[in-house]
Amino acid sequence: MDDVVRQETGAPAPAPASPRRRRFIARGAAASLAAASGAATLPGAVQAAAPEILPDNLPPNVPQWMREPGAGFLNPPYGLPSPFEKNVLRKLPDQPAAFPTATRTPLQHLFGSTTPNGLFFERHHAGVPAIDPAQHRLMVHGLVERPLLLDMKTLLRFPAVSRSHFIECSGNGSAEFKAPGRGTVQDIHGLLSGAEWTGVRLADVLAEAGVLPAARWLLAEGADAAAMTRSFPLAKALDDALLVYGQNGEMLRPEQGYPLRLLLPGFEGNMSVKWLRRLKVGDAPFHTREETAKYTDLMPDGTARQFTFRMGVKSLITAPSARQVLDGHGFREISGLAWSGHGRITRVDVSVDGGRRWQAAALDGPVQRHALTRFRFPWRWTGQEAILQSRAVDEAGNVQPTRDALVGSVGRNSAYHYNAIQSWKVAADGEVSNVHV
Ligand SMILES: Nc1nc2c(c(=O)[nH]1)N[C@H]1C(S)=C(S)[C@@H](COP(=O)(O)O)O[C@H]1N2
Ligand SMILES: [Mo]
Repeated sequence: MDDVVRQETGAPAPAPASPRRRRFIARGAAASLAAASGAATLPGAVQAAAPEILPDNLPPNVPQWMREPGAGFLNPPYGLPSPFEKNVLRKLPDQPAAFPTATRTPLQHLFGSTTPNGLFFERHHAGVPAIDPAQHRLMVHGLVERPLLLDMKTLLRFPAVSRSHFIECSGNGSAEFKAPGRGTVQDIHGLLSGAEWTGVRLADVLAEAGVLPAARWLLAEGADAAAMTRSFPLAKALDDALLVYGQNGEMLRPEQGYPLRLLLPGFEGNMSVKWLRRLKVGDAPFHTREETAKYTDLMPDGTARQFTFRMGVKSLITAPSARQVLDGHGFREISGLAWSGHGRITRVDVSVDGGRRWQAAALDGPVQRHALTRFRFPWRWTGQEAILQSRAVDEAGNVQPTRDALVGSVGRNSAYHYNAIQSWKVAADGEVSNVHV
């Protein structure tokens, strides 16, 4: 994978081997000689993975890793990816910041439509609180008959549901309003992840509290130092909102809101309040800082749109994508992700000629509401320059806009809700780059 990453980051070739690295190579070489002569191999040899040892491990030879038993169980007790995948990581933005605010998911390295928990993007307004679940409570109050103070044990006794949903930061891709970003798809669109969440229907908890007739809105508050607060309509709470504690089969990760998170499927990421400690029921929105000073969309006429909850229909080709280099002509599958805050994805079309001709891609099923959907399209690269694009359609009939159409309708001032068609240019030498067409 080293070469791939070097291509992606545009980083220069590695500096001459450090003394430590040289020792590894020496050991690797020694090990390969030892293996060839049938002698016992060095346990550290595998770490070297230096090209020097490869030929001996290829057929018809018996590879080194078949010559002695492998590592034992519980090594480590919580499993980790292969050390050869060490470059598949979340990533901070390239520009150093005094207070980094987010890490991004390596979309170009992932398969299917589930983001592994260790690679789920992170966006924290004031870091990750270390919450003891035994000391965590959810307060439900305001326009209710019976205010509640729920501990985690009680919440875990409610009937549970598991559902796949994406979370996308409303700021995802917003630098594209201005100029084409020069990084990878991770750098450009990596504030997006998807998981199977497990938790309690908010409607069930509200039924327990008894919502009063005047109720129309709720306020959610997080237990982090930012005390993140947002208002959302009661209709959403009763429709499909969840209080989740599970993420891809295990408890939430601390960075995703352990031990309890509000999940508002399809709504902009900031509304899925992490470390949820309080829900207040009211008759009107609460107009917190996060929905007045922040998370409003500045329009060309100087007005701002407030409460733009739903994420627009969007798709991206993740393979191939920016900073990769196609390693040969012939068949390859184009694949990517589509999602919408307005329901299911019903169709994704792919163009390989900059939008002149479109053809339907295949969708991996089952296609779920407000969930990442993987699409696939067979392609034969002849070595000519190509512009790859994908265009998603959702069940409400929304069609992903071109960049010109999006900028034409909302201008370039907004820092949120960028969902335009993404174009990747494949140059004749196979290099893929981000372009605005
Ligand atoms: N309590 C709390 N909830 C929060 C945030 C936060 O800083 N504090 N960040 C929000 C933002 S802006 C986004 S995009 C999502 C990100 O979720 P993730 O970190 O699980 O990817 O969480 C939202 N919920
Ligand atoms: Mo966000």
